[in-house]
Amino acid sequence: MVALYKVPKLSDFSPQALDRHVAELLAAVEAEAAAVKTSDTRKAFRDRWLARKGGILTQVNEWLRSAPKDIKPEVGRRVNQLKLEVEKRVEFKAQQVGKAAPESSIDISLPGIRRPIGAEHPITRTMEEIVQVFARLGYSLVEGPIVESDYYNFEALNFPLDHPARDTQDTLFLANQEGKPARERLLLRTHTSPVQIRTMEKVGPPLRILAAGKVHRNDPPDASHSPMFHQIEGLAVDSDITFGDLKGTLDHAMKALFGSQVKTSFRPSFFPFTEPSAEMFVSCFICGGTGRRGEEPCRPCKRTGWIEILGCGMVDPNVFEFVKQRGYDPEKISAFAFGMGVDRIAMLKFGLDDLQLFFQGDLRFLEQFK
Ligand code: 2NM
Repeated sequence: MVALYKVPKLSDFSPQALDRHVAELLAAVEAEAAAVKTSDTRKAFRDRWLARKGGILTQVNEWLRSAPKDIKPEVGRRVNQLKLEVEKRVEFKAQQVGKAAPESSIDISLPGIRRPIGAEHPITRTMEEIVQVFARLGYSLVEGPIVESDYYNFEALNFPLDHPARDTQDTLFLANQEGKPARERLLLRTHTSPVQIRTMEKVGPPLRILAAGKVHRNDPPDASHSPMFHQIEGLAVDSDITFGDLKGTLDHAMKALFGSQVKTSFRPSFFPFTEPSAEMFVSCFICGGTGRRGEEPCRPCKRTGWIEILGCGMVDPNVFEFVKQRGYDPEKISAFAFGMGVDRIAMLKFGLDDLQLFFQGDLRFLEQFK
């Protein structure tokens, strides 16, 4: 039990006496603070020292009133200092004990907050792996906006105005743009090719670049479709790039990605921005190209022994017309380009049959990639 402090009446106002009274009062507030353990006693403690009516600090004003006139300033200075000190101690105690909620004080015996270690998403991992293969061949990674204009997404890539890809069936346009000219209308990019155009506007030939990132199409989600997916596109421009360069580059890249045993096969196709165009297949790295796994048919290649991986071709001279000012004269340079779906490649690499697993955020799935 702490002996309760009482404010003395002062008769001796010498500096020594004042020092002693101040020290006694501070010692008292310290001792009483140390005895406060609960929020109930904290309130009583606070009232005893700080209450306007009859609190100890209010009583200390009597020291000032009773002081001889010539030393009032000195006593006033000390009283003010003292008040600050006492308030500081009462406040500190209040925080320690916790004003309304005593449970907010820290219990160091409780277990800590667990911060689970994450894993790189399988799509990011696959994207990074593909980028690395081409980085070793001297390709630079470039980025661009996901909300694009019709001009960069279609017009500069030689898509005719009535091309079905420009239909809202396939492309997600931003709303309320009817007042704008067609080429200025904004949309979610449907491929990463606009990044290639934007880069050619900034950097002259020769060029070796990769554009990688999210793209959107108005496809309802199912096991093999998603309205958002990921693409990697490559572009190599120089004074005499040939289809042979395209085949050699992509054959090397597929061996680096899927193993040196895979073969590549190119079959004619069509894209608005390339001529000629091709689809590239790799021999099935699941069944080794046989189309069978023991007695069972091989599913990923649908028994064909080949898996379609990407589209490619020689960049159409019409595309270069849009960047001719920057030195891309189709009479002097040529280029190959290719584009692949990262999500589908990740599915093949990890042996998955449902694309939606990538986007559902289910920890039971994601934790397998740690
Ligand atoms: C593909 C297939 C073929 C392509 C073309 C261009 C550009 F900008 F140079 F014209 N970038 N990407 C391209 C060519 C993309 O994806 C299946």
